[in-house]
Amino acid sequence: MVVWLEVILRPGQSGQAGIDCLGPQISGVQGSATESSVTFSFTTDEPGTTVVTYGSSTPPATVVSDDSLTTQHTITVDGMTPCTRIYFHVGSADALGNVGVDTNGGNFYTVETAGWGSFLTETFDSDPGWAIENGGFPTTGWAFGQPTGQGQDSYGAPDPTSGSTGDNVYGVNLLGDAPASTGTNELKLTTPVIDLSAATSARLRFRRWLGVEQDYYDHARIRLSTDGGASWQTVWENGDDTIDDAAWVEQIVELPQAVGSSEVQIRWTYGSSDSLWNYCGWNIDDVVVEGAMPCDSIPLFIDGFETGDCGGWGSAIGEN
Ligand SMILES: [Ca+2]
Ligand SMILES: [Ca+2]
Ligand SMILES: [Ca+2]
Repeated sequence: MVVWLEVILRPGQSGQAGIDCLGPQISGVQGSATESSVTFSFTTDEPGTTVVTYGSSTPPATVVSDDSLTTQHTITVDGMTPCTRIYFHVGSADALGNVGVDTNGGNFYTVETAGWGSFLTETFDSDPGWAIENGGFPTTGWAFGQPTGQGQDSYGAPDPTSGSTGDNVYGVNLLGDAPASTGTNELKLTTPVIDLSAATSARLRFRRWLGVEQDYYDHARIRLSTDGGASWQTVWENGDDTIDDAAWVEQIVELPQAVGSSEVQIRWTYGSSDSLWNYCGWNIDDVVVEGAMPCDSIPLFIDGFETGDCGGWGSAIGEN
């Protein structure tokens, strides 16, 4: 009798009462993926739990679930390997415990994670010959080579004495502090054109040893061009706190604006600067432009990993 009472009093039920012994009807099953995550989604005709069983082989065996009752079901799983086919089926249980499942007729649903790789990798073990524009500061501007650990006035940490890896960096004045009184003259270091036409996400990742006074006085920026240098937008700049790196740090800059462009260039700038308080300026090393892309774009990779083994790339996913 208790069961009958519960059924009759269920909210939204009208007309003649009866026992609900059907599980939720499932429709709209979908899987969507990045290089490192898969989002499973489906809808049901009545509120139910969310159960997804997935795996890289059949039958899938890893279960993720959410006990809250809903008709719009979504679960995201992180930590996936790039270029991997994921098989899955879904299920849902209503408030009375009746279960609906959808295995795609026993064939399972599939979704494939994207590839992940590098579009540009420079270790600076040798000089890649990037473009330098130093305006009126040819001897104290950008140069390639081994920094010398000098800082010519009393403010901030000195330059490093080597790269983050290896001897060399691109740095602003390898013999000491960045120049004073550059006016509006920006000292520029610019990458060659990088092809991101296959990318579905993009970011710049590099090692930095930077000293620059707060932006009321001195300026350090990273700029992006997606038209081969015709126009530039700022994607990072120093703020109202002085930056005084005394060790190598990793900097990551997301570049969503660069996705799909075949004419990407990245530029590091120093200046304008005022006449006082000169810090060591930029030192950069181990520059990588990386992102997600379709797995069939593998031959485009230029980082020496063209083996087709996407798993070998790892996935240093993170935000900064
Ligand atoms: Ca290096
Ligand atoms: Ca200054
Ligand atoms: Ca310097």
